Amino acid sequence: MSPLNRIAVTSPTGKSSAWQLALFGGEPLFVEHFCVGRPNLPPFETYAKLMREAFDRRWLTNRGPLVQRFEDEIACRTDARHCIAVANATLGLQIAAVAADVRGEVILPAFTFIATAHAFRWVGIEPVLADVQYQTHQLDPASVVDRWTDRTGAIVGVHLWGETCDVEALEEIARERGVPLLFDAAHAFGCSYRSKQVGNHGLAEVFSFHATKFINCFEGGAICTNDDAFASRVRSILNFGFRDGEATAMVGTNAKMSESSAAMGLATLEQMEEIIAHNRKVYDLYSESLTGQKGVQLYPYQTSESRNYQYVVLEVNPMLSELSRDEIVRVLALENIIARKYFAPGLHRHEPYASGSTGQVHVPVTDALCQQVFLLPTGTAVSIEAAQQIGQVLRTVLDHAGTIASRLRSVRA
Ligand code: T4K
Repeated sequence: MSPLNRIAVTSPTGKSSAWQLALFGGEPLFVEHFCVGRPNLPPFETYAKLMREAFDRRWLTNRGPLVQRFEDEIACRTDARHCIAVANATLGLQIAAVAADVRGEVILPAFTFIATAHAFRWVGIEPVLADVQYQTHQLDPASVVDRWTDRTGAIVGVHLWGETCDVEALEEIARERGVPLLFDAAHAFGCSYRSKQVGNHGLAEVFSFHATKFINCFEGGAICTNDDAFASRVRSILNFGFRDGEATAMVGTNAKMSESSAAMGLATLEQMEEIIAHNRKVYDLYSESLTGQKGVQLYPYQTSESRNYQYVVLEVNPMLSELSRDEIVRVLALENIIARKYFAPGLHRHEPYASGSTGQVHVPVTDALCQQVFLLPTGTAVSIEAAQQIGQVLRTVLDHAGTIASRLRSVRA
């Protein structure tokens, strides 16, 4: 594993008293920003060695040996029959939609990253936004049924945070109505549903290997499927529509992964188990720091399934917490702990959806979660010591919520 970043800590023993907080004039806990999404970096030499091979071969893209090796690795780790590397997950979703010949509308959750909706809109398919379940944050099958029309051409489940959505219920709805089921599995590489790896459900599952994901290719993604004909269409579409030879069989695009991206992916994959173990340790430390706190809780992962723990998600219960989510995020930011309010606002509040009929949709759970959820930094850029310090600051903030709330509100007044 690459050396963890050493960030100078200005309060070496941490901050256990409210008066040490930057809000009350203390020095920020960290001298530089701790962000959500810092990449997990493999040793540079591992990446360089793979790139040396690419240089020696003078083979840089168009499904070169490194991309093939990367695809084999992903197929092996997921047990999927086909793994097709792509330039990023957004293009992967677009290609999956075209390869599945989806038309009309797709039903997908309002609580997800904007790319889930944009990918379909980009290829002329209208996203219809369904709500999610409060406990799980995942697409609510009842809301999917509620949104059904005769224009519905597919369902798109999202495995948000690397937890899995209700695959079985969505499969049943899709099967009964005869439409394809696709999964945005951008967060869920290395995760399982009922002991079967993500990559094997629905017609296809699309992973992201963006720099901010726990396995990264700088930019990258993969489409996994067990359907031979679909896989062959995907391979063709991502390469201008070429199929075995010089003539194209269909309209296509360019979504090929480069050898340099595959080298990064292969180098990071070598550390996959270590990264997950580190993420889990950081998650557990944050969890310990929240022991006994009623107003803020950690998003619970299903421990009986494999999970990658690449997101540390917290929920602020407005009925029980004296501080709002935004106030907590603000106090942490003063300590240079940059939490993220993913994925607020909900998709229905982003253009072009907000001003169209999609924006009129009633998704109360999404709206509530968008006010309550925030993410803390994790990954190998956050050392165990830093995670302990962040956890302690969070605990101090919550233990002194009343004092902090008064201070924030008096500053605002
Ligand atoms: N579906 C879902 C559910 C997704 O979450 C995503 C992507 C997709 C589909 C589409 O996958 P791709 O087409 O991207 O493969 C980031 C990522 O850009 C995006 O890939 C990701 N989800 C999303 C959750 O996060 P932003 O707008 O938050 O990125 P940004 O620039 O604010 O970066 C996040 C943090 O990471 C910053 O605090 C800084 C840090 N960072 C970022 C980069 C790129 C670094 O430290 N180093 C870096 O190189 O979207």
